[in-house]
This record gives sequence, structure tokens and C-alpha cells, in this order.
Amino acid sequence: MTAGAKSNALVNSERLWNDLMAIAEFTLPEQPYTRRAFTPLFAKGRQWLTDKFTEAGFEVSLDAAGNLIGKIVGTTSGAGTIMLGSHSDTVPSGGRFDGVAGVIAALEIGRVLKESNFKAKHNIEVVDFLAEEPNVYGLSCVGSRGMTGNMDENMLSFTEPAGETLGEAIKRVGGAPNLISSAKRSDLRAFFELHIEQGPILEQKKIDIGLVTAIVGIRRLEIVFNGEADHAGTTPMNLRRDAAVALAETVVFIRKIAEDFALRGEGHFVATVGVIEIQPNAMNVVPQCARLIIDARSESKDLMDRFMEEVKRITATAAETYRVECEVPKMLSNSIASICDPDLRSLLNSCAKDLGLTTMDLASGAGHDAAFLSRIAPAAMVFVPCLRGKSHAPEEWAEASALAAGANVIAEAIMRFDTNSL
Ligand code: HGY
Ligand code: MN
Ligand code: MN
Repeated sequence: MTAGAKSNALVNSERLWNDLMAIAEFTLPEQPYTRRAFTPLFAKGRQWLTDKFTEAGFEVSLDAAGNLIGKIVGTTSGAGTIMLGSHSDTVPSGGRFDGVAGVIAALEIGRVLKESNFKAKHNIEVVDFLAEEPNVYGLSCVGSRGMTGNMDENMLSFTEPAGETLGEAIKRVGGAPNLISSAKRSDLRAFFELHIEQGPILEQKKIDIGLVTAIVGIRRLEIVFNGEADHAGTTPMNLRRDAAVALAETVVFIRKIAEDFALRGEGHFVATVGVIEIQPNAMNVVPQCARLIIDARSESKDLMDRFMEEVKRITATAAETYRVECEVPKMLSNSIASICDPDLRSLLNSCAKDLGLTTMDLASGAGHDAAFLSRIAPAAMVFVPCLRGKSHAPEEWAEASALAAGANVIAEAIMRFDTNSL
């Protein structure tokens, strides 16, 4: 396959779509679409993927970090590996496309490369990364952290409410936490991830392909206020130490600061309080404890640092105002912004143009496994449009033709990269 030639090994759009709809069936029936990492449903989805990888003729394995890998061995030993994939776990009440569209597209691309008898010099590896979404252990991108040497003993000791550690959970799904360092790769020559945009820009601008320039850094901070449980009926207002009110004031201020930072023109900035817990959570008891988790995202470390200073200030003020204590905020995760490889982006751009597709560059406000992969190899992401930009909700939707277009671009780029880079 020479540079610029049209690929005849285009993906089978119907097969891609059917597989995507088939794996979507592995969901909590009462809460579509939910396939949380480490759950029995996730295991069923993994088994289905394993069968599909095997059927496709891939060499199937699980690495020590619990990533499912389907490998097509290359013709030239030592040439290294071209990797493509995403994640098959979902958020609660998520969609049928976030992550898993990238896994199924990678499966389809692997099939098409084999069926078209394209003899790649590099190994080609199709990957389902373990637990990209934040989960009960409090850590996202578990598999891609493990593959890139960003998973440490402390993280493996994170526990879920019933006491199982993340390390035990990784073992339960087939990984080897005690050998996690063996999951780190040094042979990757390029990584490609197809993902729905999870935003409205491509749809609004009627663009086929989004070429991701950078993936935001994400900081997740846990804040806990401790007041005093009291009788809701007899405790005078001025004697209360109500942890929930301190939390509520903090949430409102976080929103105001984030709105201000987002308008400063210093890059993408958003902050969300998506987790709030009150104890004892009884309607006739003054709340004793109030816990929140902030998810803050920015391309700019400086903006993020300033935001964290503001958060410290407002939590101290709220604690003083309502006479409660604020525990030292706990940083649950702190990923830096990642730059996608410009050479791969330009390769993807020329492939898309040769396939008659329109493209635009854009940053990703969502986190992705590619953010970690970019630390050990050139990494690139292809976004495809999704309906009204909606994601992390059952209404998530992308057209089969859009998914096939994105997969064709990556298939073409892999063939050209393999041919031209050795
Ligand atoms: O939260 C995110 O940005 C990603 O969808 N896990
Ligand atoms: Mn997601
Ligand atoms: Mn995702």
C-alpha cells in the first residue's frame, strides 16, 4: 500500500454496527447502558470480546494490568507494534458508544487488515483497556496506567466500600498485580484510538472526522466536611454544625469559579461536582458528615493550580462559617494534559482527505486511554460526531456511517504508517 493510494480494505460497516449493538446487550437491564468495570456483566462483555478476537484469528492474551489484547503478528521481527483500541466499561446509565465504539472499530480494522491479506511488518495489537471510567476503587484508566508504568502500589491498594483492593480486582479479572510492571510496553510505534466526540462541535460544523490535538489534564479531589449530628426538630439554627450546608456553599462557589476560569481564554476549563454524600443521610438528622468529589479539567496546569488554590480558600471559609471541620482534601487522581502526536495527526488528516472526508482539529475535554499511551508512544485520536454531543447518558448515539468512516481512516493510516515507517 503506497502513500496516498486509496485503500480497498475498507471496514465492513454492518458487521461493525452489529457487533457494537451486540455488546451493548451486556448491560444492567433496569439501567441501560451500564457495564461497570470489574462486575459480572463486564466479565460477560470481556468473554464476548475474547470470543470475537479469537474468531478474528488474533492471538488473544491478558496483560498483567488486565488489558485484553488481540495480536496479529507482523512479518518483520523487531519492527515493534502498532496498537489500537479503547475501553469497554461504561459509566452508570452510560451509552452504547463511549469507549466500546473504539474497541469494536479496532476489532473491525484488525479483521479487515487480515481479510485484505495486508501483511504488516509491525505487530498489530487490538486492545480493550481495563477500567477507563472512574470506578468503585476511585481510579480511572486502570489498564492504560498499567501499560504505561503509571500504576503504583498505593493505587493498587485503593479499596472499594466492601474492602476489596484494586489489586485484588485486577487479579479477579485475570491480571497479575504483583507483576504489574511487566505490563509496561516499550515496543509501541504508534497508538490510535477512535472515540465519539462526546461534544457537539463536529455535528454542529458538519465535520466527518475530529483530529484530537490534546487531551485535558484531569484532577479529581475529595473534600470531606465534619460537623455534628443533631435532632432536626429541637436543635436551634444558631447551634447547628451542619456539614451539608458547608458542602452546598462549596459546590456553588466551585461552579462560579469554573465559569470564570472557562471564560478567561486560557484554554479549556471545566469543573464538576458529580459525587455528593451526606451522613447519616436521614431527613430528621442535622448532617454530621458531607463528602464531595470535584472533577476538574484543563489543558493548562497553571490554570488548574490556580483553581485548586481557590478551592482551598472557599472550603476553609465554608468550614469557618458553619463551624465544621474540613479534612485535608485528598487528590484521587491527577493526570497531566497530553499532546497527541502531530505527525500521526497529519497522517490521519491525509487519509481522511483521500477518503473524501472533512476534518478539523479539536482538543478533548474528556479523558481517554490515549492520554496515558501518549507517554510511551506517539498517540493519536479520531473523533466521530455523536448526536447533540451527548454522552455518559443512554441517549448517546452515533451513526454507523460515521463510525465506519472513522475506522476507515485509522485502517488507512495504519497501512500507510506500516509501509512508510520502515
Ligand atoms: O470522564 C471522562 O472524561 C472519560 O469519559 N472517562
Ligand atoms: Mn466516558
Ligand atoms: Mn471514553
